[in-house]
Amino acid sequence: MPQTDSGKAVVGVLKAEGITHVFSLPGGEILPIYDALEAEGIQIITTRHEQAAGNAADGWARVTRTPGVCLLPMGPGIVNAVPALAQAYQMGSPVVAITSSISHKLVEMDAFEDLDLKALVSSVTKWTRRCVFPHRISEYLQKAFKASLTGRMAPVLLDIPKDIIAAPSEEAEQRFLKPTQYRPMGRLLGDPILVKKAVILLLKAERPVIIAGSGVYWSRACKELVKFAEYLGIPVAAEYLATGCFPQNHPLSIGNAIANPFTRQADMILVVGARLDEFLGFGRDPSFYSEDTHFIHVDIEPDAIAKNRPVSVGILGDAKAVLMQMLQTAKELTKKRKASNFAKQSRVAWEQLFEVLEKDADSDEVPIKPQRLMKEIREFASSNSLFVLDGGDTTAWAYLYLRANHPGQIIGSQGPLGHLGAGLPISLAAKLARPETPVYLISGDGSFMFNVSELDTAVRHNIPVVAIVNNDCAWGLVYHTRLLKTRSEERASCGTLLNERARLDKLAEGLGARGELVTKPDEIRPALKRATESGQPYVLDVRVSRKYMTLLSQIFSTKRDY
Ligand SMILES: Cc1ncc(C[n+]2csc(CCOP(=O)(O)OP(=O)(O)O)c2C)c(N)n1
Ligand SMILES: [Mg+2]
Repeated sequence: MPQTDSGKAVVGVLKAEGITHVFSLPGGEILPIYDALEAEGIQIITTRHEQAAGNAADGWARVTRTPGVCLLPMGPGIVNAVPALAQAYQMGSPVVAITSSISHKLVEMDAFEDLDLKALVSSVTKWTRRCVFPHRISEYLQKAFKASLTGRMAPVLLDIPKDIIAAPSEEAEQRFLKPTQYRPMGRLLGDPILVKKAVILLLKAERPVIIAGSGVYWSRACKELVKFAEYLGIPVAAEYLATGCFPQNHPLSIGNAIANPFTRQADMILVVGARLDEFLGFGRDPSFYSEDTHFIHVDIEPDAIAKNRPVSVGILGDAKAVLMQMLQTAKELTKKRKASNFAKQSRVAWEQLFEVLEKDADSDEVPIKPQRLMKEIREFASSNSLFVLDGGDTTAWAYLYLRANHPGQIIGSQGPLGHLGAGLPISLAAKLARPETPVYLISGDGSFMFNVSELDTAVRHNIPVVAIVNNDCAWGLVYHTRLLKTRSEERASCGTLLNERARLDKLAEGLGARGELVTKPDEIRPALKRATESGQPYVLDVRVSRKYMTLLSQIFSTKRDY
């Protein structure tokens, strides 16, 4: 019988799943897999930290809406990747992590680099297994993909111990099935009776609003969302990855769902693919929802439905499938409706809000106003640009000033976990996935430094992302929140100010990338142009004022229990 090795078994499954890039950091035990990846033309992107490999796999998944794969070295390497798995877990991002722990015959003998892998990652993965038979590697990896992609998507981890990686197996025993042969492909439809009930409630409502969450993006339901909202003339607010699923220049768009001023007036809210989490005021913050507002909740995850707020109708199902059903039902029940006065008024109010913001950004102040920086970025960037956001205030400013008019145009790196530092690795993955698209990382200075060594990855693999650092030389959001609470500059500064002498442009140059220091507003545009046209990884260290606060600081400083 012809023999094969584990590397080929792994790569056979990756190829069948259409994987073209694997994010990794080497360890001797996984090198046989590297050989097979190379032989099959799958690109290995080696990062400088395993967390970054995990974040990049997550970034790949977020941008392509297909699984991102990371290959991690044993023990400490897996420990380093835990934050990335946690981030992906909260974001519902399909990351497939492959690891190789110590030979299983040495388990629990105090072997070097051994640890209880399952205990370590079980709360941040949906499925974690160890494959102990070489001939079952392909089967186990298929199980991993299946678990990651079925239902609410999530990271999974397959451990193939060192001795199993090293052992040959019989070629015929590795079965390289097509994904359609080992995992369900269809979409989960909603119960038609509940769908009809929901549509009738929406038709009866006077001021309905739709809140769209990341589930809409993941299930590729953006067109269906637009069609449904247009058919009934319902305004839409979006959050997280759904930003851009409903074009923000659409007359029915009422902007970001987080701290949205218009949901308070709604009498019926349809929540699709979103958790009513803290950022959505748990669905009960009186500043954003009236007590009389009714909710319809559609989600792929049973637990999310009606978790924090009772619902009139809860529909378990895939966002795209249910929105299609709802549109079909609406068409059966009524003619196309015009946008209500409420929808029009909300949009006008939103545009007025935007005008105020625009005026606020018209300033030649030095240090630069962050508002001005964000406005300059928006005006400079082409309409197909992709923005990855990282940071506290920085993320809040960017969401206020940027406009997303197509799905996936703005990728907030933190997600519901709020974990800072993933921005650079995610933007590298974004650029690899979309080489023709200009990719901008907009990051706080604090967040940027977490994974700054990945500039080296950008250089080695020639990934020309442009990193724009909104540099207030502080953990700005923490500083502002503290300032609002204590009203004391001295107390707010304690522990929150960062190194003003650190030159991020020079740091970039030191690693073989390019960089510029930007200190005046009129320098922003030419610097952006040079960075974009350079075709190289580029860091703009933009010095901004710490004076200005975002709404986020106010929310955090007045945070209360609901
Ligand atoms: C990994 C991690 N550590 C700490 C925090 C707490 N935290 C939230 S916002 C913030 C400040 C971020 O500073 P920066 O990246 O410079 O952005 P800025 O707020 O200044 O725009 C910190 C430390 C976090 N969310 N994640
Ligand atoms: Mg900062």
